[in-house]
Amino acid sequence: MSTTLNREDVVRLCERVEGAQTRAYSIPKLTDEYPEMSIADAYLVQNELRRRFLQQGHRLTGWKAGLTSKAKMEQMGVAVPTVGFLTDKMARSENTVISVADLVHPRVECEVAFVTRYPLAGPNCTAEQVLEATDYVLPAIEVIDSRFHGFKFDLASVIADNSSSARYVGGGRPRNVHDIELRSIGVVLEKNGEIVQMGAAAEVLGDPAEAVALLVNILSEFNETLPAGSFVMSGGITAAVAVAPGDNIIARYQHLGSVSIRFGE
Ligand code: OOG
Ligand code: MG
Repeated sequence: MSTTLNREDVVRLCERVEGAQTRAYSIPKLTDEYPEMSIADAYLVQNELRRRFLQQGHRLTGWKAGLTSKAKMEQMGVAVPTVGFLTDKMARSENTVISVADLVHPRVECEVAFVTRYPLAGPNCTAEQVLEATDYVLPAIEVIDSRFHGFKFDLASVIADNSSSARYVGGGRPRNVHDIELRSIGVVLEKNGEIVQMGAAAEVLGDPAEAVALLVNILSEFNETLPAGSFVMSGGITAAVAVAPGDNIIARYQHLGSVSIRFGE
């Protein structure tokens, strides 16, 4: 991967993203000022953001793949999958109220999450290796929140913004991957009692385990591996849905139970 940004630019852009994330305001997409920014540049910014958060005492809990379904790619106008890191500060428990005061314009997504028992490393990581290394799968709701004006971005900008990561909630019923067929898991997403999205996990690269393999291979491009005990989200199955204070969200998964959260001021 080739880069165009020097170290000073990386730090500058990272500080810009960090400010928008921690104080919840939107900014112009980074490519307005740096049109030459490459994917490799964008991961330098994301990696710098991870370094800073860890230095501030946040704990890395896992990773997420993004833009792994057609519904998501079409909704965002970006057709290349990305990864983002997850920390303990982003984790929330099911059946709790998530405040939107510290978010810009949150949206929810339903995803299949994996918890690993063994480490995984790329390149050439396969879905079979992912299944072998998986302790269990569980249903998740991801709350994404782009820090860019109007939730509009391009590939480099969204990667630098940690792939819009904001909050995540695992729940439902954890299952052994060998007891269920991941591809055919259906999900229904309800907002305030009404069905707003539905789909099957096969929407995610044919099989969500493929998305985790892809994630591990992307990590290897910047010399990272996926440690045992990681929480990994495989990407939104359907388009994301905007939420506001007062909204009740339930994602009902076939075989995996359901995950509920509420949004408040
Ligand atoms: C980028 C993050 C995408 C997913 O599951 O596809 C993502 C975005 O849509 O803002 O988390
Ligand atoms: Mg997601």
